[in-house]
Amino acid sequence: MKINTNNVSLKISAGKASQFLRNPIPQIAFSGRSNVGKSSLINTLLNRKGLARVSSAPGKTITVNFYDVDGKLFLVDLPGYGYAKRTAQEQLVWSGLVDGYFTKNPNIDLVKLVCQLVDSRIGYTRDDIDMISYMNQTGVPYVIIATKTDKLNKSEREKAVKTLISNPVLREGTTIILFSSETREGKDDVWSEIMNYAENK
Ligand SMILES: Nc1nc2c(ncn2[C@@H]2O[C@H](COP(=O)(O)OP(=O)(O)O)[C@@H](O)[C@H]2O)c(=O)[nH]1
Ligand SMILES: [Mg+2]
Repeated sequence: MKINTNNVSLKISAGKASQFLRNPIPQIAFSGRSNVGKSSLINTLLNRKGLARVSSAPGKTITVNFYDVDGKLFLVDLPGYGYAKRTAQEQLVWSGLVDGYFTKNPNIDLVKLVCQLVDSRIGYTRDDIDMISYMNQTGVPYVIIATKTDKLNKSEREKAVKTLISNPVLREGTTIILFSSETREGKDDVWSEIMNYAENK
């Protein structure tokens, strides 16, 4: 598939499952805790500075954002979790939407891959483990993207990779990609995973 990654637009910020798009093109979803670097990753992948909002006050809006890439695939930004200031009501909205994405999505067969972001300096949080366990149950394919690697020195990098790869929650054979939106390390690797899965019928 030839794809123009500069031809992108935000199609919808869906606040409820009934708004999820039904176009018959592959969907690649992005999941992770608030502040892990999800918006920055999407901006880096799409060569944009401000397409996905990079926020210093994360977690405010609870929506599923569908970015159309060249009319050929959707990058789907799932709402972040672990945002401490959320009320119980907002937390319910969060779980309803994310669960809805996997269980009420009319195009679930087109969700080819979830990019699960984990902060390389922190490793898996309790919520990350819960999310990965949930994906194991749904059977959706996923890769782990370790973010903010520019903040690590060489020995910290090695340690981070070992910690991330050895956690028994991971489905066997799970790929881990080191990524930084500062240095763009890993950008090509993320794209090649996306295209591999997107083309997988
Ligand atoms: N050093 C560094 N900072 C990053 C990186 N990615 C994101 N950030 C910063 O982390 C914060 C949260 O990023 P954002 O993309 O909004 O995270 P989101 O809440 O997961 O969408 C912002 O201050 C970003 O500038 C990275 O690769 N390296
Ligand atoms: Mg964001």
